[in-house]
Amino acid sequence: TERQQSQYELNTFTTWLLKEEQKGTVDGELAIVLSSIALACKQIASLVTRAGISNLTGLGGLSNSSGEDQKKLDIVSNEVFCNALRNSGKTGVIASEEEDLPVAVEETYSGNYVVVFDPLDGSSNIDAGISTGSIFGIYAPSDECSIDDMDDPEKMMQNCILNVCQPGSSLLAAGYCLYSSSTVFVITVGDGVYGFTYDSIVGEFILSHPDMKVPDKGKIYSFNEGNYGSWAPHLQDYINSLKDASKWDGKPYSSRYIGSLVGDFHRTLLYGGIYGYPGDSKNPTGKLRLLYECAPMSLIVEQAGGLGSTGEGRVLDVCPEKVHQRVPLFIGSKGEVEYLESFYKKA
Ligand code: P6P
Repeated sequence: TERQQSQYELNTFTTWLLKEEQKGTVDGELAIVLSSIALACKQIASLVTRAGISNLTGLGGLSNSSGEDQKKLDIVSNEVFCNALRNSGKTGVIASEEEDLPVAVEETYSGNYVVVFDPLDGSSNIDAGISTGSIFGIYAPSDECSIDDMDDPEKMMQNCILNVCQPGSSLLAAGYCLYSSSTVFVITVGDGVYGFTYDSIVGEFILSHPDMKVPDKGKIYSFNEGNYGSWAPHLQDYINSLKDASKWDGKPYSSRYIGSLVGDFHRTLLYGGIYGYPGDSKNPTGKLRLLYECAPMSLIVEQAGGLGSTGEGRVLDVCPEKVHQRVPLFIGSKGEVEYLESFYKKA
C-alpha cells in the first residue's frame, strides 16, 4: 500500500533518481554521473547569479573550437563540469563545446560513460543578466571501440571521437539546467521528462514538473528574424504564413526570442510552439551544434511528445561525423514542426 507522504517529505532529484533506479531505468553508475551533473549545475547557478559582483562578467581572452570568444564564465563553467564528471569516477570520455577535442578521463577516475555538454549556453547574455543554461547528454561507450589499454595517443583520440560521435537516438539520458528567474533542472532518462526547481534554502532540486508534455500545437514562434533576408525562400514562405492572420482565424502567431537556446526551448516545452535556428546562405547548416545542443534537446522534446527536426528529418537520426558539427534545428510542438517540414517538402 502507498505510504501517506509526510508533509515534511521533499521530492528531491536524488529521491527521483533512486526511484528510477528501483524501476530499472537507470543503473547505479549512471545515477552517480547524473548526480554529479546536478552538482555542477548548482555550482554554475551560483556563479552566474553573482557574475557581476565576482569579476566573472566579460571575455576570458580565449576562443573556442568554433572560433567564438569565450566569456570568463564559459571557461569557469567548463572547468566546473569537467571536475564534477571526473570526480564522479564513472565517466570515461567527455566532449564539451569549450574543448577542441574529446577528453579521456584519466584511468584513476574513469568509468564507462560518455558525456557531451555545453557548460554555459547563451553566455553572451550573462553581462545583461538574461537567462542562460547548461545542456548535457550521456551515452554508453560505443561498442566499436574501447578507450582503455590504449598506449597509442593517436588511436586513443580516434577512439574518443568514435565514442562521442553517436546519434542522438543512442542517448541514455539528456537534460539541461535553466539559469533564469528560477533555476530549473530538466531531465529524461528515456522514461518521460521531469523538471526540478532549485530551492537554495535546502540546496536541493525539488520535483516541480512531473512528466512534462509539450502541447501538440502552440502560437509562439521563436526565430532570429534578423536573418530572414538570408533564409531560403520556402522558409521565408513559412514565416510569412505564421504572420498571415487570415490563416489562423484572425489570430496570428506571437514572436518570442531571447537568444538563449535553453530559455527559448524551456518556454516552448511548457507553452508549445516552435523554436528554429535554420541554415542560411552564409551558414547552410546553421549555428547550433548537433552533439551537445540539438540532440539532447531533441531527445527531451520527443520524450515530451514533441519533435526535433533538421527540416528534412529527425535530429535523433543524424549520426555526427565531427564533434562540433552543426545542424539546422526546428523543435517544439509536433504539429508546429510538421507544419514547418511541409514547406521543406514543397521546396
Ligand atoms: P543568434 C547562443 O550563442 C546560442 O548558441 C543559443 O543559445 C541561441 O539560441 C543562439 O545561439 C542565438 O544565436 O545568432 O540568434 O544570436
